[in-house]
Amino acid sequence: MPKALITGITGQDGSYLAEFLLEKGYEVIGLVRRTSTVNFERIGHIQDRITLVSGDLLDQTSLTRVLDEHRPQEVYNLAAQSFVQTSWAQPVFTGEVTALGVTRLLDAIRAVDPTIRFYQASSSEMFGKVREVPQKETTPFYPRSPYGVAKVYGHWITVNYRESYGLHATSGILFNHESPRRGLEFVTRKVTDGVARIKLGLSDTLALGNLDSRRDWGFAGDYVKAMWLMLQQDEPGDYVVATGVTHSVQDLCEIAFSYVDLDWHDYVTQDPRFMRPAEVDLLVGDASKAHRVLGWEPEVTFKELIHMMVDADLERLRKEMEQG
Ligand code: NDP
Ligand code: GDR
Repeated sequence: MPKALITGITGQDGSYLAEFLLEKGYEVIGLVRRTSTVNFERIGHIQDRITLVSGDLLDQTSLTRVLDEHRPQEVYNLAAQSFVQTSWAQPVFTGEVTALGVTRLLDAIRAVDPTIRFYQASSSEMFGKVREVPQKETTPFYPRSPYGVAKVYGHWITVNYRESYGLHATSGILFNHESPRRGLEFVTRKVTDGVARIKLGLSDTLALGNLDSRRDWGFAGDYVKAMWLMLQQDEPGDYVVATGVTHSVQDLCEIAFSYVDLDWHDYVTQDPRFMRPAEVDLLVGDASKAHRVLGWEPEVTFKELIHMMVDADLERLRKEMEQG
């Protein structure tokens, strides 16, 4: 039975990847950091089928120990301080986890077992103020936030450990991907949760930031398949994963509100608190390499994704209302 370690298993992608690997017959080990209240909502349904181990990307010793004790063949590094806005409030912490955390894990792999295959969760935020449209593996980086800068470091240290030590270290440059399990602070989920609240009479406005920025949004369930496919290749590499279609935040509002027969103009307000000191205006990816080499294709369209998220938020809130 193949064994995989997932860092960030309590997050959106970690939970989908764990489900996917279990279906493939993997033994799944998940790294979790200690918190004063348990935050296993996304993995509660599979908790008895996975092994959770204590560790932190800030703590090198914990990483070496976990690898040594569990000896996985594949490591998926999904852990990060992943919210762009917070990276301005906590730039040093973001660098410690999202940038240096990658080196800690790679170095633990090098020391314990250099045959381990490694996946790094790189990001389209590395393209930032884009140098070409659409963005592909060779597009130069121009990050626009402490988070984006930290991810550029994580990307290059992955490439460097591949070239320096011959590790099977791969960087998946994933564009935005969402789901009903997306954190409530990210714009898609904020909108679908807001729409559901308004529809159910729990709220009457939704305050957002920049409505003009454009993103290439896909479904997280599709994107974790690409992560796994990357580690099944004989050679490590870099891969852009994206839908190739871009939408504005305004389009997102239009699709989400009209799905429940509401007009977004009546509810959405703009609040400077949600504007960013430097914005990423337009992201759209060219995933031809992933299509060609991995045979990967996204299956869920943007509209289907947003409808799925609105439905899930309506159902969750209705249940909460019934329970009082
Ligand atoms: P989430 O924010 O949902 O999950 C982040 C995970 O990292 C959580 O499990 C969190 O644990 C964990 N974590 C945070 N800090 C540490 C630490 N110091 N040590 C150990 N674990 C830690 O992110 P997503 O699932 O959306 O994203 C997964 C990865 O992919 C991230 O690296 C993100 O930056 C990257 N990415 C995401 C994209 C997206 O659109 N979703 C696109 C491109 C890249 P806890 O629950 O305890 O907070
Ligand atoms: P992003 O996602 O920064 O692309 O990072 P987010 O959903 O936070 O923002 C997308 C765009 O929407 C605009 N926006 C708002 N954003 C939030 N969060 N809240 C608002 O009220 C709001 N109003 C407008 C933002 O300005 C931005 O332009 C995500 C994260 O998952 C990263 O970890 C990942 O690397 C990238 O996607 C790819």
